[in-house]
Amino acid sequence: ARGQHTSISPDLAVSGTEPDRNLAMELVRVTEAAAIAAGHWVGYGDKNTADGAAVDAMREFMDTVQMNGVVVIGEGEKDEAPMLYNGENVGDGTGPEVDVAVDPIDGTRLTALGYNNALSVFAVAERGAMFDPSAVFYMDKMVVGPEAADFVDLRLPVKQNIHLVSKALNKPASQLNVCVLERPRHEKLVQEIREAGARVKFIMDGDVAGGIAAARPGTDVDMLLGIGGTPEGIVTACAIKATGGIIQGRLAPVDDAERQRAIDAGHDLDAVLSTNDLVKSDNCYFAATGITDGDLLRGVRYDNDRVITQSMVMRSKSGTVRIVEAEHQVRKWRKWLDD
Ligand code: VTB
Ligand code: MG
Ligand code: MG
Repeated sequence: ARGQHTSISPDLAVSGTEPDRNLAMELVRVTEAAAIAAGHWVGYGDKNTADGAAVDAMREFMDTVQMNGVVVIGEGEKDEAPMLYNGENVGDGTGPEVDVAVDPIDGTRLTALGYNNALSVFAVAERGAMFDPSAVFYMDKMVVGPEAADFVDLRLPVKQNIHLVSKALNKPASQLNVCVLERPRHEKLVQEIREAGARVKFIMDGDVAGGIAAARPGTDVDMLLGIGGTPEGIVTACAIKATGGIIQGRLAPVDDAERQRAIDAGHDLDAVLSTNDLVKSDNCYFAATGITDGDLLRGVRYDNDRVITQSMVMRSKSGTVRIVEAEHQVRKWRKWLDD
């Protein structure tokens, strides 16, 4: 067992309140478990059962991680989906005090329907670092990679931001792919993107994967725009801390009641929230495992007696991004894979 005082090197001991570098590799076990559980339900048309399985697996594995975590981003309220509850204590209770953001499945519909880009994600940052998303379900978002990060501004017209990204990436607008959630609310946005000469790459769900793809090189997505879940915005920010790039967000209440609730909670609805506003800490950890195939990761695959997963793990402090391919023995996962 890896106890508090058993480490031979004091540097490696998990003590005090600083999340340790090893946490990153621990977290990937959690998203692997959730993805394997969710993977069992891919294509069966039942998103709540898939989500429930992923939540259960995540909860079980999370509690083996050496951390004293509180769920800040549980996700699921908006969709009345199975979820981890805000304020829920997670981890084994020892080790660093952290905020936890989870999305056992981002893209439950994608999972249920066998579409691309469903992910299981998990992020951790120092206690108190994460923005509280509970006042407003939706956020207007813009994500770009490191090259364009210093130029864009959510307050500018879409056309101008696209022009700025085009300049920063040194390619014509016609070579820019802008990822947008396919929703009626984005009709005008889509028109503006196309009028600026760029292309729209619609996603059905899963703007966490879309946002990370926009911030990562070599993905065919240059930018993400549009309104998606606020929790997903914070999860995306955790990933972006390590990949580089930026997210900018503005809370987007759907009606006057939500607007008032946000104002009462002390939010400035005109404020543009930066990556650092969404996650204050520079010591944050992010893990994601593919459920279905996607731009970032392969989905859960089966090969006789093995389940194969692909994940990404990152730590912002070092900026390391690791892609982890894992083979799991089906027999050890019976609980999640039977019936
Ligand atoms: C996005 C997407 C999610 O919610 O945040 C989206 O990433 C936004 O809300 O996968 P609507 O679906 O209501 O437009 C999800 O689709 C579901 O949480
Ligand atoms: Mg979800
Ligand atoms: Mg989600």
